Amino acid sequence: RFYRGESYSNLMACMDRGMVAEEENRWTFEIAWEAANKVGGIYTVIRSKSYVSTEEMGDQYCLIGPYKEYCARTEIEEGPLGSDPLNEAVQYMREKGFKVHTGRWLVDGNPQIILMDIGSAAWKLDEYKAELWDKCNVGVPHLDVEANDAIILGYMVADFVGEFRECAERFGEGTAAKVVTHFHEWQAGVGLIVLRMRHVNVATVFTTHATLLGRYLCAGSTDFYNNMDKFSVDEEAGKRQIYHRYCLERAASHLAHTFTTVSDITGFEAEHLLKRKPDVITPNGLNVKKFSALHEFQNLHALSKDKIHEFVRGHFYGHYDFDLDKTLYFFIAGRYEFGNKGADIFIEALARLNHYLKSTHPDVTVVAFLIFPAKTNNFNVESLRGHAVTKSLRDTINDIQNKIGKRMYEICLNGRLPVGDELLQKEELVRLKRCIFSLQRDGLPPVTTHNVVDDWSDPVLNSVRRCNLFNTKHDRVKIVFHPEFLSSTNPLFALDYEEFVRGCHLGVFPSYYEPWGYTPAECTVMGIPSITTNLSGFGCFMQEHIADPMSYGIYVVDRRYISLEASVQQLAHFMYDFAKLNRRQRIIQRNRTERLSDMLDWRSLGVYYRQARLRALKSVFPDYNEDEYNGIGTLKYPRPISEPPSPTSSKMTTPAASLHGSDDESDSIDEEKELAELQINHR
Ligand code: G6P
Ligand code: 1S3
Repeated sequence: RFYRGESYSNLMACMDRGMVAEEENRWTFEIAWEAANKVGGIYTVIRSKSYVSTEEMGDQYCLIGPYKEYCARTEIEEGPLGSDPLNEAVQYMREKGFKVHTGRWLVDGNPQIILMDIGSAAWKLDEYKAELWDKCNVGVPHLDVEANDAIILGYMVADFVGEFRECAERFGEGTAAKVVTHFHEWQAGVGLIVLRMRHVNVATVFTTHATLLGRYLCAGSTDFYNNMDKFSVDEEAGKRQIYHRYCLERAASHLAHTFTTVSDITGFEAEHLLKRKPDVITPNGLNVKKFSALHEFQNLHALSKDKIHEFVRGHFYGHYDFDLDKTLYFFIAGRYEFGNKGADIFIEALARLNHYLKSTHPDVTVVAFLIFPAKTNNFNVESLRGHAVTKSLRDTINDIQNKIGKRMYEICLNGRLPVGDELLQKEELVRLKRCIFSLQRDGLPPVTTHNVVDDWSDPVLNSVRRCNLFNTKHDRVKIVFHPEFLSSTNPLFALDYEEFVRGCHLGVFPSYYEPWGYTPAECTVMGIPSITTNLSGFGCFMQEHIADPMSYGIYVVDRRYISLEASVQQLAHFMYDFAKLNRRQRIIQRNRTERLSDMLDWRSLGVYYRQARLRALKSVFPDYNEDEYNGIGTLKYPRPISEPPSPTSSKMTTPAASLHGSDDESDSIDEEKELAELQINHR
């Protein structure tokens, strides 16, 4: 039994990897286009949740998705599944001529996975479409390959689940098979529609991570949130040629026994655009890994920051006249949806920050990274050159250092001290001078690291041009647009995304359309403060659970109730206030931010998925008698004890910085008392 307020991990301890589910002949399938197929945020949801899902259900839990050879080859260990009913149903599919891959996903929890080869059932597409038209009146145009694939996957899933249910009944020895199928997003939704069309006796859950229409409407110049109840949804979908997709999405959400969205704000959107209110909100969590040493994440910040410093030295060579000790790294990253992700107001606010810093704090420099994958023709020569010349200087210095060492050793062995050019010889000085000359440059450090295709129409570059942020020596805000996701094989950064985030000071995600928003959540669990908005699921969730999010390093920009200009001003001020913090204050703030990670852990948030499944099960098996529980209740993170009510004056109360900003301040900060005060109250 799971009682309100009890922690998820307690529950898990009782469950012993699926023993209860096995006794009850209870099964869960989670179906998503992004299962072991990295496309976007849903992949992160499924992957990070695997650990708690298998902890709860063991081999009674199984994922289903499309077979994408490129991902599957590296992420899946193929082999038979862990139980007879599953293997029999797979065999049935294979006998029908479909190619089905089975095995385990190589992620935490090691869940079972079934991947359907879409191509192997493509010959049935016309038959499937005809049935969809006859029974649901949804016609899908021939040329929409994505929708065609969604239909094939949906039918394969429905065939499999139908057969599996029969097998599970047979193997259940009198215990009825209780099967829950949880579908994510419209691309997986066809499976749910077909199961309901065929009256297969399984419970169904549908989760939307973003509505199709919402994403399209926001990407235009629509005042989305103020007109939500006024859109003529069919007409708007038709105008954008997504009517058939919209119909599939809407049908899946209405046919599901339980309908969920990832946040309240997306629930509000679904209510108006899909015409169904969610039954349960299923916020996204992360698989949080705790370090044994409390300050380990602080050390990692310093290590990764050093690597970013190295990039900056190379990128800004010839203009490297700022103090890296007083340089802050801000970043924005994500799918390249310029307006939806808030890159537009970020750049505008950076221009203002540049002005504020120039006039009041000219010793502080902010380097703002924009990481959005765009079409490019590889790295540009200027960026590569910068790293080549700094590398050559470093190599030369290392070589000279070595030689000096050897000479010094020989001379000292002779019983005297080296003098004059016995230490640094003339030809070595010449080598150094040559390196320094090659560090000169005519132009300015580039705004982008790559050659962007159609750079005249690129939205980031155009905004940077309009705002005059050209990386001149006088600018206190420097821009680096990296139009590609980061990886450790990157010749400029050699950092993967996680390391990069750890090395930065502030993530800035002022999204306009963001059903959840993993980027600020990821920052939080790494102890990196971030800016989010009250239009993002994450931002609203934090506002709901934390008395004063700002004092925990979560800055929420209002993009809902004030004008665009006022939002830009607020964002600029948040960044400016942050830039004014001293090192000690930043360290304290990072400690506080990191404390929030427990609330974003799937061990806390997984209960909502369980709640959704249980609700669906009860619709199909009204006698199923597990207590429904109410999730985590309202967590309340109070204002940290040292924090006075006003956010601005609060900075005065944090302990004063030492004059030299000592490097090991984090060790001397006694926050244990504060930590003890920070209580999570379950209401
Ligand atoms: C961490 C490290 C400290 C370092 C600090 C720099 O806390 O443990 O040794 O001084 O980061 O912080 P900053 O905000 O200046 O990057
Ligand atoms: C969606 O992915 P996106 O970046 O297109 O789903 C994510 C996972 O639920 C969510 O975090 C994000 O806000 C949505 O927009």
